[in-house]
Amino acid sequence: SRLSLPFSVRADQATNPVAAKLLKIMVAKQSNLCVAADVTSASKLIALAETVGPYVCLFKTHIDIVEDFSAQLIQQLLAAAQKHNFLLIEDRKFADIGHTVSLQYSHGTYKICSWADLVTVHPVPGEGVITGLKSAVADLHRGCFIVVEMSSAGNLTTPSYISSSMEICKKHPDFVVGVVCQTPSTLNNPGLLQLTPGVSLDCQNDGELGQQYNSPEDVIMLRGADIAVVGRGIVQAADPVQAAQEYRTKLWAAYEKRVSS
Ligand code: 5BU
Repeated sequence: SRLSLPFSVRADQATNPVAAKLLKIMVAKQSNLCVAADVTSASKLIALAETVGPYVCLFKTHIDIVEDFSAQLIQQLLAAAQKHNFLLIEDRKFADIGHTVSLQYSHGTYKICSWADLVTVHPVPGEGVITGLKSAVADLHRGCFIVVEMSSAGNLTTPSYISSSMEICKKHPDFVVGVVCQTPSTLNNPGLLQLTPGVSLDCQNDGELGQQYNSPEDVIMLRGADIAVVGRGIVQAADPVQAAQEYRTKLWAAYEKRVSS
């Protein structure tokens, strides 16, 4: 299955050029770490990209929380991505009808499609959300992760929702690069990736805000993650660079253990 195959082999089986590129970056950098850069100023966002960039395969933004957004910020992010060899994912969680998401993806303040290699999508509207996003892309060097299951307490992503969402995923292998979930996904295509947030070495949860955490080892070994998303565990650490190095080492060791067992 996907879980026992090395990323190098899976890169050749990707049906999407972005998935292939991401898998190759993971192999080259020995990193299956995605940092969730949840900071509210452009200077903090760029500082993070420049400092933790060498240790991540993927840099995840919520671009709408940046108070001083500008086109220059995007140019700096793209330069950092190029320099440190990582991809950009905007965690927009598109969740509307196809026509609306095509506009949200390519227009407005952020013009996400023009810079983000990847985006996240809620499949709740049905397949049209994917065809809508696809319609906004000229060539297909863009892709999306479908959010099939959330990390938060009391989430509404039931087993039947997860399996219906997986069907949508399988229908668009040219644009979908994988799923975001918490339990080993039934991805039968080794060219697709599982992205898993809710990862921390120190915390179980964030109190009343609903986040639930698992250890790096558990998300890779037990929960089927290919790439783990770490936000506050790195961003709010006393030394974010040292934290990024530690998460990267632990996550990669867990992956190596998984493929060798
Ligand atoms: P944290 O600081 O490690 O808790 O940040 C987790 C990030 O992952 C944050 O940007 C969330 O928006 C994102 N996330 C999540 O936590 N859980 C989910 O199910 C999904 C995204 Br989908």
